[in-house]
Amino acid sequence: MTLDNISLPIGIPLDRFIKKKQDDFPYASGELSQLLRDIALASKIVQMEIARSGLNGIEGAFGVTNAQGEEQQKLDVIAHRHFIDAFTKGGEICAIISEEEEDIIDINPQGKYIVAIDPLDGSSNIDVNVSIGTIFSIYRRVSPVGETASKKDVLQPGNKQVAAGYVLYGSSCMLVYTTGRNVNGFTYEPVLGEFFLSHKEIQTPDGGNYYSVNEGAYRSFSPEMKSYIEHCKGKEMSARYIGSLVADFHRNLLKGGIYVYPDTQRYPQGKLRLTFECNALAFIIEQAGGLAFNGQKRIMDIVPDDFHQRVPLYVGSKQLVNEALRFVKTDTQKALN
Ligand code: P6P
Repeated sequence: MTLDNISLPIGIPLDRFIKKKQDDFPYASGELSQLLRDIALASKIVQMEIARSGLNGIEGAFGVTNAQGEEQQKLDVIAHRHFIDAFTKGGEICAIISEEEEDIIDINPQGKYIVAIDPLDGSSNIDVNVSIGTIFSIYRRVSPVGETASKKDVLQPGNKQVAAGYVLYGSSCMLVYTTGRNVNGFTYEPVLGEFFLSHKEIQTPDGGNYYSVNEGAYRSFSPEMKSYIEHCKGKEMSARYIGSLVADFHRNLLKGGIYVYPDTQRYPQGKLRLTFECNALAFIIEQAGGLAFNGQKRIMDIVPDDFHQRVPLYVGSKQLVNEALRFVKTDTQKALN
């Protein structure tokens, strides 16, 4: 029984877990710990809003399109505002970039951290009671404390993340995050209003039987991607695609599988956003022993040109991602690595 098992047992409240793990940080001034608590707080409020959305008239479209040109759902906007509010009150953050906002949201020039967030991913599923999620990445600012955040702060590659995670609003509400030392999952107990450690040091299986792709776009896939899909069918893998990235990712993380959103005619660069979705999941999957690529290179090595940029995503079990890359990687990239 390691010390961690003694001091960090299953069932420990999130707050106590954060405090005990704080000494993992050479910079442990407690600000990152407080930031994680802020995220947990906002997640509890968003979970409550989602649970009641069918009763309090906040389902449906908000009537505005976001920076992605997507029609915002009312809960998209509500979730966005709850996280911004929590970060503003917390004070640890210099600035935020959100999928729901075109520009950088300046919070506190004295803040040391930058947050990239997709406040509520899977919007198309909100009104039909299917799992949805929040995805976040935390970076240390690169500009001097005291100044307003710069583009440099928000265009960092994923390998500069100091923490990343997601909240899954599903049959139970879970917060799963990493600070670069393992991945841990916390289940929310709504009566007590607390997250408790339920999935300790998650490791994803090297292989698996699930593949998650929207095959409705099959005709617009590249020939290489079509060959890969035929390969999955030939192996009689199980197709599982919920249309909520966090839900598909979480199942594959625990059971083994691969999620792919490739370049298509509608999304020539892929649909998913590098800074708001892919980097956080890439950090988590690598900490859990898996891989995340854009089809050619490691997701976390991509330096963003624009914090709204989209990339193709191949993420999941190591053996499955490597197998997919053998189909879609160009000969040049194969020669490089
Ligand atoms: P499609 C939701 O909008 C999302 O960003 C992910 O959560 C999900 O996996 C994907 O897009 C679904 O996209 O084109 O298959 O409907």
